Amino acid sequence: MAEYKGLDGNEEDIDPYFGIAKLDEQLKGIPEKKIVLISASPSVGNEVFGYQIIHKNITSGVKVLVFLNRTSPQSYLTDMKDYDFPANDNLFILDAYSGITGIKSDETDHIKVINNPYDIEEVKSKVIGALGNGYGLIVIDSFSLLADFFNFPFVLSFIDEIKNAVVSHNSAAVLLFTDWGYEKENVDKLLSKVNSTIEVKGIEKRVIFGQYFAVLKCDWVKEANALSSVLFKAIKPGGIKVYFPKILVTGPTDAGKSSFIHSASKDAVSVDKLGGTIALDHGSVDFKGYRADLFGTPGQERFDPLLKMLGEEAIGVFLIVDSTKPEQFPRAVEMLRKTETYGLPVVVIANKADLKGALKGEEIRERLHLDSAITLIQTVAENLSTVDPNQPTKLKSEGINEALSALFKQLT
Ligand SMILES: Nc1nc2c(ncn2[C@@H]2O[C@H](COP(=O)(O)OP(=O)(O)OP(=O)(O)O)[C@@H](O)[C@H]2O)c(=O)[nH]1
Ligand SMILES: [Mg+2]
Repeated sequence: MAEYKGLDGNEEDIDPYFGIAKLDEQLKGIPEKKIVLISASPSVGNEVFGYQIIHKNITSGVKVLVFLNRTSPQSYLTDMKDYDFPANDNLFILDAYSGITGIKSDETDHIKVINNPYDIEEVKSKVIGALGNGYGLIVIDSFSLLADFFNFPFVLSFIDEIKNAVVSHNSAAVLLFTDWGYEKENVDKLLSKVNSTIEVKGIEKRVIFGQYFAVLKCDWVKEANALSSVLFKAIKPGGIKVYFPKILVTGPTDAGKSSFIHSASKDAVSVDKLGGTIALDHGSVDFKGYRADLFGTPGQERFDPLLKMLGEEAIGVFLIVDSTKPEQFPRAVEMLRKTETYGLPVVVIANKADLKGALKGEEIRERLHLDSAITLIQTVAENLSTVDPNQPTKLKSEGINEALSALFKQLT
């Protein structure tokens, strides 16, 4: 298995297992012979974790079997596709749903039907039998429904059998589980039988306004308990993204804040007048499995009354300066104070490094009195000849990507 490089490496290099940023970074994938439980609270779905894990594996040549009792194979595949995870020849489904509904499902090379999903022995023998057919991974969606169908003691003994099969065939298993309020003793037994548990929960305050996952246990990673919880968003299409709800982009007038936001995101909007921002910019960034919402401030002093509000709840900052205008540097620092983001993780962007008279990085550091721990990245316009003095311009992606990597790394 290739090493997971996360923000430092090329996403295509990742030898998949989870295919989910931060999870692969923390757990280095799912090794052979291991069982992972993805345990969700009822208010949040965990099915997208399944889709994404399946997709990462089937696209890298791993044969995957899905035991499916939650929905029909057709709607499962459609839902996967809506997240931009189309099936391929490596995906096989054991259909334990059609038999419940009585709706006839045609068997294909890739879909096998369990005629009587209420028959414990048939379910067991089909699943265990299938595991001998070279699957690198089996996904059970859903394990809690299996517990509802039969009873918890049954599914606990079923886990033992799955474990034996997975170990003897060098496979791995992912169980999708929603805790509908089962007896604690039973759930504890389940947790004790799996190698890793990943919790998926909502942050609830009357309404759910965020979702996070956290590694509750993992027996192949040292200090798994120290792993932090990770805010995420399930995006259609796109799947699970580690999510930063608010990153502030600030700096003096004309430094290139709007240019940065428009270059980093596909969907940026600005409230502008004559090319200058008068209220805010917003754009969402998708980068290496991460999603961040960027909020840009105006630079002109007459909008300073807005700054405090724009800085609220930001968790990190891009501070943008014009490399040719050291006289604005005190203003740059002042904007960190006025947005009340001084002290948050920050990456300084020395923009317009393409212009004559641009200061060198070291000089900018000195003049801004930057601590050596703070990252400074130089950015330039993609095409100097098309820069319009009344419009934000597109910045070269190298600098943008370096800046995103640097801040995201500090935030996780
Ligand atoms: N040559 C060059 N021009 C740039 C670069 N980045 C931005 N510009 C130009 O600089 C001007 C200001 O860019 P903006 O992105 O609007 O700056 P801003 O910080 O959002 O400005 P305010 O919102 O008014 O504070 C525009 O004319 C851009 O085209 C760069 O890297 N190189
Ligand atoms: Mg602007």
